[in-house]
Amino acid sequence: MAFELPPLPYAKDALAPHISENTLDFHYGKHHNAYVTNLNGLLDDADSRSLEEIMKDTAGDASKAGVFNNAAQVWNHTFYWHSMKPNGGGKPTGAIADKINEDFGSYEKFAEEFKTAGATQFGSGWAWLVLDGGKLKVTKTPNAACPLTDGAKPLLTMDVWEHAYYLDYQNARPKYMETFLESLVNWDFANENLG
Ligand code: MN3
Repeated sequence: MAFELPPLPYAKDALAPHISENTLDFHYGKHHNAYVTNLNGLLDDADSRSLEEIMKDTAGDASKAGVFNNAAQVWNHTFYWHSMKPNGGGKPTGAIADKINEDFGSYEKFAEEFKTAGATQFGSGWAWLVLDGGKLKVTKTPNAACPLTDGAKPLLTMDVWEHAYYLDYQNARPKYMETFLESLVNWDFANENLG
């Protein structure tokens, strides 16, 4: 069963000026799409596993690195698009707001930890807000790695690979991360994932 590129949850120009249509043309239309095409090329037509099952089956297996990397990049990017919304950003609301205060002390402390995770992920990778053992945690992963395969529940993610921000921010990763939190982050999605 072939995977398909999931639709974006908003129009390609809907995150502008923070993330331009040009960035989404490349990042969604080319990069994300290529992971789907590559994954389908590596799987048997008869393979009926879900993306999550494939990720769990292949994580940490060097002989299956190609399948894992493409499957996890498909999953991570879909999760990333939903982690943002037009007119998003700002302080969290609802259950996630209370849980952030409980587990980090304050929103400001969470934001600091999240930006530090993104800034210290050398090269390509992701900063995450996850639920792990009943507690919220900030983590970072390199390349395609996803906290899902370590038993944590992802709530939000931010892609920190250069292709996520280079066309709009050039090398200014800190400015992109600041904008992600101030103008893009989708707390409704985090609340849904918190369940
Ligand atoms: Mn990316």
